[in-house]
Amino acid sequence: MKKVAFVTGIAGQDGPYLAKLLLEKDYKVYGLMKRYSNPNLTNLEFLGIEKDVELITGDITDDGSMNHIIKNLKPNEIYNLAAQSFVGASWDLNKLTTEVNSLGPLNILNSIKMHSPSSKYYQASTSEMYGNSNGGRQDESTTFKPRSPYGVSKLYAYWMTVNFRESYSLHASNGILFNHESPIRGKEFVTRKITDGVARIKLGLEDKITLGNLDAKRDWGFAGDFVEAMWLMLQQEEPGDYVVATGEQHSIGDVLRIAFKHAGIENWESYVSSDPRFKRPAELHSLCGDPTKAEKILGWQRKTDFDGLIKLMVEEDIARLK
Ligand code: NAP
Ligand code: F7E
Repeated sequence: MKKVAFVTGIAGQDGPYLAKLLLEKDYKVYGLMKRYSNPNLTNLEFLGIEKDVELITGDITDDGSMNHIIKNLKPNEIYNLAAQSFVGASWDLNKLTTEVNSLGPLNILNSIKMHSPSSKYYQASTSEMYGNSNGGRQDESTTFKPRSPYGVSKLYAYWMTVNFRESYSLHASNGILFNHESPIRGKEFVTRKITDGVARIKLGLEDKITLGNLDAKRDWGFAGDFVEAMWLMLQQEEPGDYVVATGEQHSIGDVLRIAFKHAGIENWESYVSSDPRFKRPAELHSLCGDPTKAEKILGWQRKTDFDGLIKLMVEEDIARLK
């Protein structure tokens, strides 16, 4: 019999990549979508799987909705990817961010405990939980010190996942994922904002890109590689918490330089400006993950390097706009 997976956040960036991987492994995949008057399946369509995933309307902030779905499906694996995931919006939307990112996972964990305790659970945790707690590399033992309402909300869900594991022996794991991107990344995130902007400049549709803090440094990987680590966590005998990262750090200047290079445009500095509108009340200056545990225990390895990732995104944005 096919294994059953339930994926929340199915229409975001990671949901389609994970669903594609699960379908290739012959799972029956159910995906949760909020109710929309105009549902947008573009990201599922991009990967050609919109007809292969069974979509269920629901909301992780609605405990009745989660109870009903989990009680009926009793999935082998549950991946909670749904979130208000844009850090920049989390100051103005701090209550919504908390309801979705903290109470949403709590609803799912309570449903699993009550209705399907043998389901394995994946919680989408994040490097934002570290804040500026150390200036070097972050691993599973680095202190958490979040600096955004998003980071704070995700830290609650992280500890609840650990708590349900320890209190009720659930197979519940946290993936502490560092930034990961793709051609279906939301356009407000900095990498896609840059690759979309570069494509527009290349095609003569725009003449500049306006960003916020140009000094931030991040560890950027490819979403298609990172979803494999999610799946591997739920195949382990024992649940656990894992950093998933490339271990390589880059600046926003590096993203810009490589994106403009792949578009064949010289002197990138002349096309870029900074506007305080895009700056945040509190910033994370430098993140770089240490994925040693995931590499050793899960056998996970990223396949796509930074240059290849940015090239993929620029080429796709140019092709889309042509
Ligand atoms: P994403 O593109 O923003 O996708 C999240 C999805 O969740 C969206 O489709 C969103 O729908 C949906 N959603 C929001 N509120 C919901 C609710 N109340 N009930 C049901 N669905 C809801 O994020 P992503 O990049 O795929 O990331 C997946 C997960 O990993 C998120 O939890 C994110 O916080 C976490 N994470 C991401 C990264 C990264 O670099 N991408 C790194 C670490 C952790 P709408 O857009 O329509 O609201
Ligand atoms: O910002 C700076 C910005 O919004 C990266 C989410 O997936 O990864 C993501 O969060 C950096 C920040 O991603 C602009 O200030 C400069 O320092 O692309 P971002 P993020 O905040 O790191 C983590 C791991 C998650 O969990 C989140 O869900 O770039 N930056 N200028 C800018 N950022 C944006 N968005 N726009 C700018 O114009």
